[in-house]
Amino acid sequence: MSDQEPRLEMTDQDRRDFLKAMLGLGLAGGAALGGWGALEFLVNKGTADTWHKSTCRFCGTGCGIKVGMRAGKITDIRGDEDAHNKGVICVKGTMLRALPDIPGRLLRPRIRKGDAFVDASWDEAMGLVARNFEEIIRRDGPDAVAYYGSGQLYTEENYTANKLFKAGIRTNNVDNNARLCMTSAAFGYTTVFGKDEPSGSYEDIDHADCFFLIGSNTYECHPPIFERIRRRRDAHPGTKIICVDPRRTRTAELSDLHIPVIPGTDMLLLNAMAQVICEEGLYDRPFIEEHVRFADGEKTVALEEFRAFLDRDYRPEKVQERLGVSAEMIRRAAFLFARSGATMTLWTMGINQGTQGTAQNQMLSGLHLITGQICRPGATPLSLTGQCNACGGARDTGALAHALPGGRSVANPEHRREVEKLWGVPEGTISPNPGLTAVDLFRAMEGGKVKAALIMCTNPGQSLPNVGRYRKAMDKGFLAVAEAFEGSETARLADVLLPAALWVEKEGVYGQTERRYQLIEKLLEPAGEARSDLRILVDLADRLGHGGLIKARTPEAVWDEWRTMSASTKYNFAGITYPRLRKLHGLQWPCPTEDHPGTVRRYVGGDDPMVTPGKKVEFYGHHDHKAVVFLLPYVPSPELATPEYPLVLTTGRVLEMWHTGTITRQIKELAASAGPARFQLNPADAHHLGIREGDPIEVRSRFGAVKGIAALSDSPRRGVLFAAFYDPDLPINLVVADHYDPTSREPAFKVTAVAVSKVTA
Ligand SMILES: Nc1nc2c(c(=O)[nH]1)N[C@H]1C(S)=C(S)[C@@H](COP(=O)(O)OP(=O)(O)OC[C@H]3O[C@@H](n4cnc5c(=O)[nH]c(N)nc54)[C@H](O)[C@@H]3O)O[C@H]1N2
Ligand SMILES: Nc1nc2c(c(=O)[nH]1)N[C@H]1C(S)=C(S)[C@@H](COP(=O)(O)OP(=O)(O)OC[C@H]3O[C@@H](n4cnc5c(=O)[nH]c(N)nc54)[C@H](O)[C@@H]3O)O[C@H]1N2
Ligand code: SF4
Ligand SMILES: [Mo]
Repeated sequence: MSDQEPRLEMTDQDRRDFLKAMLGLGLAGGAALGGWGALEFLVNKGTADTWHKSTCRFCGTGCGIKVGMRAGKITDIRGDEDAHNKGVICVKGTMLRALPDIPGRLLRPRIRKGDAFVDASWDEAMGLVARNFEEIIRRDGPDAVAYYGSGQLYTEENYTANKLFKAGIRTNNVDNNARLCMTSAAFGYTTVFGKDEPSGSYEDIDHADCFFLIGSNTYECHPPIFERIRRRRDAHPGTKIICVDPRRTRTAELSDLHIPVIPGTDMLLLNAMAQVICEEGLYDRPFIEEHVRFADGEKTVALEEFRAFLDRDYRPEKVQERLGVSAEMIRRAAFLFARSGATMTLWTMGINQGTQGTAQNQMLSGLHLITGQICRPGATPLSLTGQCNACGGARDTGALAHALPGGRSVANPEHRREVEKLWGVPEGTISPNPGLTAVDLFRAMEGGKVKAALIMCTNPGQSLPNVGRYRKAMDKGFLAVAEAFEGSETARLADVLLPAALWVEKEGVYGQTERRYQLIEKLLEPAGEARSDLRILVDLADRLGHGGLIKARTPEAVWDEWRTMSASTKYNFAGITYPRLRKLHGLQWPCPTEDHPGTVRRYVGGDDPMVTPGKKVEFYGHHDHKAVVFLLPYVPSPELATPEYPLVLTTGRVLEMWHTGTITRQIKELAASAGPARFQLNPADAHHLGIREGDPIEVRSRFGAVKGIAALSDSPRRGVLFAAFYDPDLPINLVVADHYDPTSREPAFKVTAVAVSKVTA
């Protein structure tokens, strides 16, 4: 691929001024310029001799990009017009062009000596990791070690780690940062439809009349998706966007109806909407009769019982006060949702990261099922993925403590036997006990039960809730950390630091929101002595004597093993090969054969090859081919406001910064545009507390306290305080509660009761 494209030249200073100016206007992001393309054009520079098809390494939107190169270096990044994002990318994707040169890369292995690190050879570093693992396993058994990976690793990497730990070392202590992010969605889909991963696609955006955005700041976190939604509304007036968020985000400002719920109370809203839908006869009886089963826990119940359950406790008038929005607003949302030609729900962390994260996911699908707003163009519940490969790498490969590849579970003896056969290991190899999930894993380290962990491509020293507690826990155990950058909060706690190649310094497959697998080809040599995470895992396997199990040693060989294995599951993507992915802008599974074009709408006859021929819709994940609507009572969060902790802290992201900021804080344009993190506080609350713009304040919870600067803003509703978690100088996770959803075990990062006070000198 090679073509020279005309460009507008800009100096670095111009770009910074531009980004700053946008921030000053409150327009960070550039959508206000009429499209993300405009921003991309303005901030791009450089010329390229060759252009290479790739995928952005950041978020689960999974944007197709073109990487421009000259003289063996990346000089430019553009959105790919031929990919699903139609050329639109955000400022993080654009700035990927800086990635290979940004300062702070970890360039060679390091070993801790007292309080300092010394450089080491790969052989010394890996030898030390292997010796520690071996010794601990021999002395304390396999469950004394663990792997904690990431939805940003390639599919081949998480697949290999999962196999090495579950079938080689024989522990199910394999978890992922996706536990902090997507497991509520995964449990939601799995319990409702029998299989994880959504039925719909981004393409549905072009057909929907009503968008229900709940717990998602789409504008900042999935910008091209929000742009596509806006284009749909522009082209199709009458299309409504509803945004449910305790903050008036840019997403909320650009919506038609903003529902500012009190954090942690969404279950009340969803049940009340269902109550209105039933009472007003807005449900789809024929669809329900053919495709839906109602259940109260395990027990099947009738539609009438579901209605009685809702009538009893969830009339809008009865929930409005606890929810913090009027009954009238709830009714309006219910009518818009049920009566539109096609409703599409998009959600992310405001829903997943709650103590009712799974129930909220179940009920969102439930609203679509009772109204028949599903399996038609534009009508679908689509959970937006957070990380670039949380779907492909963490969920689909089953690299989670409770899971096995292809939608199987550790607790199911049949599933274990199937996987043992496929992996060619003796029956009984895989332990029947689910492993430790993220928070519990670090608690076990605290208690000394887990003594060593391999941490790859994630920064739990900053991203875990109640992180003060878990930093101490990490300090106790033996920690091998594979990292691309030095100086992360986790790297500081490591015993061995393994320099990792990242993104186009290696090759592999990402799987994003819409079941689309895309290949990232290698374009650069790794920085310094860095190695791919796959190579690190293969090396560890050899040193631990599991080389015979881990026979696939190149990304393509691992992928071929995994896709062949998928043929025996309903995920079947045996037809997605590297040669196809090199040519195409990804393929959506199911995709059973090499001539299959992929599946846009799952469970829909004529599109999804897993549906019995002749059926229009078939929820084949469950034995009775029905999807389940659960009766789900609202359970209040343990972190609602109290007299002692009268405000609720919620946390999240800003457009320019990626998570813990290890990468984006090093990119000067992005750092300048985002600035240091602040506490966002409603002026009314501030007034009440005697706090003014710029004042130093202390935020204290039952878990910890942090000092920072107050920024007054109308965005958070009264009673709500917001902080982003990208800035180690505002280590907000010291304050964030570590309660988790009992089913998904995903932490409730969005709800912590806090007290706020002005810091006086
Ligand atoms: N710019 C940027 N984009 C990203 C990322 C990033 O780091 N930076 N990370 C990626 C990842 S991994 C993820 S998981 C996604 C996250 O994407 P989002 O979930 O969209 O982002 P967040 O800011 O975590 O939270 C979204 C919104 O939830 C709201 N919220 C808080 N509590 C509640 C509640 O109780 N109910 C409701 N309804 N809403 C609530 C917050 O006010 C916030 O605006 O973003 C992905 N994209
Ligand atoms: N308060 C609060 N906390 C949260 C959340 C929230 O909403 N609020 N959200 C949670 C969610 S949804 C998520 S997804 C997590 C994210 O939390 P983390 O996964 O901890 O955050 P990242 O900054 O993405 O960490 C990835 C690390 O991997 C390194 N890295 C990059 N590429 C590679 C590579 O190829 N190989 C290796 N080995 N290393 C690499 C990066 O330098 C970085 O340090 O945060 C969670 N924490
Ligand atoms: S939206 Fe996500 S995938 Fe697309 S360019 Fe931005 S960060 Fe990358
Ligand atoms: Mo995430």
